[in-house]
Amino acid sequence: MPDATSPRSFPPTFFFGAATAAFQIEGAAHEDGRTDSIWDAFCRVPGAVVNADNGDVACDHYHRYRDDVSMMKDLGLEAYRFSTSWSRVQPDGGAFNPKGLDFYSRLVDELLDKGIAPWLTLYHWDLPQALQELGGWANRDTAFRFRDYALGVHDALGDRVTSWTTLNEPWCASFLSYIGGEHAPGIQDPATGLAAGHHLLLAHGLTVKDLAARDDSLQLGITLNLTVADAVDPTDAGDLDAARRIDGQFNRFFLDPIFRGSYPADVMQDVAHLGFEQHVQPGDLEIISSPIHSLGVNYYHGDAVSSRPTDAAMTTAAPSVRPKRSPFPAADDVYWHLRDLPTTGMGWEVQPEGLTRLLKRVHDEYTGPAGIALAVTENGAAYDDELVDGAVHDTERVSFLEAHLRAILDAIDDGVPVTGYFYWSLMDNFEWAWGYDKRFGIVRVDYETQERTPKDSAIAYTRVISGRSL
Ligand code: IFM
Repeated sequence: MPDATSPRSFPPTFFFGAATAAFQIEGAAHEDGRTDSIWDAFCRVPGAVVNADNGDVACDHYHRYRDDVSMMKDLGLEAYRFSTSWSRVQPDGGAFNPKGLDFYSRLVDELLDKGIAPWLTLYHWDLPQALQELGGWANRDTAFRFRDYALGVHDALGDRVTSWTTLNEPWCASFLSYIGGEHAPGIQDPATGLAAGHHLLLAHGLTVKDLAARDDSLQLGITLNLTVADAVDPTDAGDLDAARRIDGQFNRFFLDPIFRGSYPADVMQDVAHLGFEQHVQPGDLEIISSPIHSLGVNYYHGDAVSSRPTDAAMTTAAPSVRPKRSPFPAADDVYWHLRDLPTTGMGWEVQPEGLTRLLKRVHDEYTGPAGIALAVTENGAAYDDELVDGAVHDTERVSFLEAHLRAILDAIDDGVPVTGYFYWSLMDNFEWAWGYDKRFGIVRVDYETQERTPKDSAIAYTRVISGRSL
């Protein structure tokens, strides 16, 4: 083992990147044929998004993508994770829009020209509003529409893009959006959310199956927001059961069907009264478990859960995308406690060793037996950055970044094949229900002028990338 001060190297094939998503950075919401997504509509609901912010302009990346790619090159990034907007590619979920596809084609060309590997995500939450009006992800047909959309994007970009991710964080796109109601489309109904979860998984499986049949050189995968649910008191049966239920809804509800072709029995029992099984048709699980090549793991924070509220619990933390009470019906009496750890501007615990444990566990139980590798597709922190004399001295983010990169090295040392890392996010952007209030970027965005300023964390990341060690 190296001592704590000696530099540690990353494997030669490990890649360093940064991630964004279409709705969060593109803007140009009404240009070149794009129509509303569920997020455009949700932003118009009074009180849904802080300051009534919206994605109309965002980081204006649609017009500034060339400069943004040059900036990535200057930072030394080797890979860039972005998403395509379904509403731009198929306005209203209908005919394909050549102008929309052309934007992504130009972006991919620009990336390749600068030697940056494109890592494409097909769905990062911006369902066409017209499809929501037909039921959205609660409607089984949306899964088949998604597969058609994916094949159309592949027709346009498949000759140049190798890494394809079907969905980003289906937990958020189903449970947080259709049960918790905190994300678009803002529905609060447990049975609807469970149906949405299954149909998202079905969409993933249908797409993987058809893309693999078309082209065996593609690297196909999905990105999940996974968690390490620790019982506050590991000797307390109630706390252990709270941890089981959170692990069930965040992790196993998605991992088990993808890697084992079945839903976890305990979760099914927890939600039996909601009629979930009626949505799972014969053959669905076989489709959902179609082989993939890589699993994307998004990790932001630790989770200490209990069946009992406490005065030191989340009540003292900033409201967060991780709600005090879970939107999942089987976790109605789960409470998050804050441990003695630093927190980010989201009120999230900074717990890098949780990432090591998570990667190890996922490898041991799911991806290792399937013979596939892992990539950390998102990890990052929001802080209340200040611009001082043209610089942002975001020392907390530098520590966060370095600590999580070390945690990945620990997992690699432990035998987990982690292929790369994407920091979230390349630049400050639209943080969903938080609007522009939360800054996750290693590059600051001035939303008045659209000026980009690399923060100290960007400089630190560039140093790590060029030395391939830290
Ligand atoms: O900004 C989001 C991203 O869109 C999905 N994963 C979590 C990030 C931070 O909340």
